Amino acid sequence: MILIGENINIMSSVVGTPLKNKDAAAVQAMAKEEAANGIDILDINIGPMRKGGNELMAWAVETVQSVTDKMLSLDTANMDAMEAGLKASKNKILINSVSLQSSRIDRGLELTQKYNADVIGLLWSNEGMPRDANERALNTVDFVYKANEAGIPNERIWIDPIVSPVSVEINQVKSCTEFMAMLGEIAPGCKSVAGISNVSSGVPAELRCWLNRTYMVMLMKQGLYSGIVDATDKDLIAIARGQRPDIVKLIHGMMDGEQPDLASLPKEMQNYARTVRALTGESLYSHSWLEV
Ligand code: THG
Repeated sequence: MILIGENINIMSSVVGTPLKNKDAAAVQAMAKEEAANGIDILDINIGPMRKGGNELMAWAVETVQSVTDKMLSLDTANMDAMEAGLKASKNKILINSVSLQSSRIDRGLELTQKYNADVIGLLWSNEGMPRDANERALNTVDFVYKANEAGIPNERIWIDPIVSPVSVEINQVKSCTEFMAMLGEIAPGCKSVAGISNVSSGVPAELRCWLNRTYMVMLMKQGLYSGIVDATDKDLIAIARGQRPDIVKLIHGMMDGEQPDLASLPKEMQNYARTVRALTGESLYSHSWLEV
């Protein structure tokens, strides 16, 4: 699986301020850490950033590319800043992201074509967030049609179902899993991408990794091509790289209906088993889900 590191982010407590202030050392240190941990693509997220967005994105691209040759994905709603980043880059870029909203899609697809980029198709439309797997499927068909019309082949389209927090919307978490299993038939040749850490948003920081790792493994069973992940979670990366087949076997087995005897499992595996139950809706989510 392709791993996209989410840590170079304007909201981050570690590099948010350095990124805003164009403090190269801290941003480069994070880029090197992500690369050293085995991340494939580094996301640079400057948020909506109206004023100064162009300069900041171009600076961030050059600053990161001076320490690593990894592919970059650029995350901003400001399409002028996106273009500044595309111009500044030495390598092919993944545009993160273009939604189906009529105010967004034309410019986003135009930039994708002009710079021969790959594009994340975010399934948010004029009607807002898709409500279930079927609306995600309809939005996918719309997005792929428009992208193809703009000259972009399926191989350059990465479909993002928009992952929701489990603490808010278990039905949306289930819909994303369900949709991911359908995507191969709906849009052959397209790639997929999911913001894994979204699932644990609002959860106490020290507990988030259980939800992130488990949800990633669940989506892997449905063929997930890539995940936007916390690049400092080495255990998550080890799981994605096939170094923890025991965990994958437990989670995939439970998705196929196996009911492991929790008492016989070590605490780590119990945590994963309880987390599967929370993410499939089999048990009700609360912040004490690992204890009950
Ligand atoms: N799809 C696409 N792009 C995305 C998302 C997605 N980009 C943004 C987001 N979702 C993925 N990136 C993050 C980055 C950080 C966090 C979650 C997802 C995060 N940060 C900590 C927090 O909010 O508590 C703060 C980190 C810190 O303080 O250092 O959780 O779905 N295409």
